Amino acid sequence: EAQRSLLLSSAARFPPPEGARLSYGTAGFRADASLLRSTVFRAGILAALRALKTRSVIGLMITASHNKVSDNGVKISDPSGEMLSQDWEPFADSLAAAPTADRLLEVVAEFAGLQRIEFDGGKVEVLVGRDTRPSGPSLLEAAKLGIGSIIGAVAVDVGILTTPQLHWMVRASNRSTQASEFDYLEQLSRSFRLVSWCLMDLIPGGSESNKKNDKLVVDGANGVGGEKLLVLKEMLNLKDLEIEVWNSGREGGVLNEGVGADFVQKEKVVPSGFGLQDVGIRCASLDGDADRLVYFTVPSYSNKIELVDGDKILSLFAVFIKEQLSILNKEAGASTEDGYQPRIGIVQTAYANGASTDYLKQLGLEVVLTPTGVKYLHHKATQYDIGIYFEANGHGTILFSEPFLHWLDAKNSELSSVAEGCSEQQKAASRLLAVSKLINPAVGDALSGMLLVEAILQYEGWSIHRWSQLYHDLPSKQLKVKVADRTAVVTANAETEVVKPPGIQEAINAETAKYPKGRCFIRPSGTEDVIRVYAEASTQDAADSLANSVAQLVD
Ligand code: NG1
Ligand code: ZN
Repeated sequence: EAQRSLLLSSAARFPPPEGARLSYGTAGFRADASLLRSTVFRAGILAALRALKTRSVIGLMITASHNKVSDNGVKISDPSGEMLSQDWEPFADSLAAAPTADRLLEVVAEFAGLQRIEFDGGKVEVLVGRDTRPSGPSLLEAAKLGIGSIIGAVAVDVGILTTPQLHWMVRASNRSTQASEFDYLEQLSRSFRLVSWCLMDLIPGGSESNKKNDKLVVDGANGVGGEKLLVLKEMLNLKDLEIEVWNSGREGGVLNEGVGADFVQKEKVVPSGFGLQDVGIRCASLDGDADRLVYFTVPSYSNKIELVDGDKILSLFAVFIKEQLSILNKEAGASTEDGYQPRIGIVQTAYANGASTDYLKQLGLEVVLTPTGVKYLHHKATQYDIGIYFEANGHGTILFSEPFLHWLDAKNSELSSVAEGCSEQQKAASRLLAVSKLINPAVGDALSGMLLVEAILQYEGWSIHRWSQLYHDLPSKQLKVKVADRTAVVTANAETEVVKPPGIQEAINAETAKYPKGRCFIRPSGTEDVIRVYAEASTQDAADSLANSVAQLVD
């Protein structure tokens, strides 16, 4: 009864916006910030119920990532740091859609009954983070009230964070007591030092010669990532690598405007603040909440960048891990009587450049496609001993299975006890263990991903150009088409085929067949009210033209 009246009275303060129907899409709820107070309040209720149900710490992140500064959004992190379990999404939608406080109460009561959620006064926590958007503080208040309207749930304001920081903190809170933002930064800098040590000092043939004064310039998208990187840089105190941060937000630029990983990857243009002074230097770009990372170089002759996207980061990681595993296996000889063969899985979406998929398959790796959305990629990657997933836009990470890590650990100690000095095999085991500590296991993380890229480039002795030449991207083009109802398009086979409306796929096939190396697909966006078109072909003109003609089919 106390629960009913508490919920009713707070819900009355957050009527849903008129005429807008929000749904929990690929990345939570997203909209113009002025429409979101009610939705974020309700997402607070959702997070609180999830915490009661799982009896664990849950996260709520207020961000609209790479979208414009006037937008905002909200997404929930599960106890493991993964995205909210998909079977709760329909509940999120009905909560957001409930037209009145009474109806909201009914939706909650019904769902709580179904899920056997007990309001027994046991205390659970929801960590609430936000990015640097000006609408953040007001939405934070809404979230806190939502969480507070469920008896037993407590909102903990963890301040301005990157999305991956919040996911990491949620995961860490449920596993240990060291779960603060400081612990995150400590873990990153400590494990980067470990990785550098393992990769440099344990380099094949071991030498100092790979160390040279090296520079990286980072575009912080005028968002939270740039600021956190500046803090991390202080903690890292690097000697062999100079990191410069532009667009950190401290200089007053607008979030994601002409800057950031999304802009750089989609427009392939030099971001604001970068120019001739950066020609030939390794550059990287984060998105507005720092869960995406791409690299690029600035050419001297035009404002079109040379892009090194998520597919190439994935390829770099894959090459490195495969190398280490083959060292482990080769040298193993008699000693792998345990016969354990770790399975590597590479997970991509249909947006992965076709050249990357070919390259990875040529390396003999198992490559699978999932629909767009981190939750699908992440889930697939958990099915391997080493699952490496990336979206072309730069969101991705590496997942190591618990059994594999145990095996590595055991291998490592076994080898150190038998070998005189340090064998190649043991070095490989140490390197992989170090990598597993650096990379964020919860979600794609631009900061930890960047440190790993830097360490591997040093280890391989590669410039960004050498890295970029692993394969050559096929020219591609992305378009979006505004439609009355994007849900009219239904796809199958990891979004590579349209099943509804009938006839469209045949028309796409007929267009695509006209272009050498042509590949094209359409899908409804999960975050915007549009149909996206992607086309690839052997020349840029051909890719553009294929995308345009297919866009006309959709219109
Ligand atoms: P949608 O709007 O569903 O295409 C976009 C990105 C996804 C993912 C989400 C979440 C593209 C083509 N799509 O999803 O990869 O990052 O946003 O941020 O980049
Ligand atoms: Zn993002």
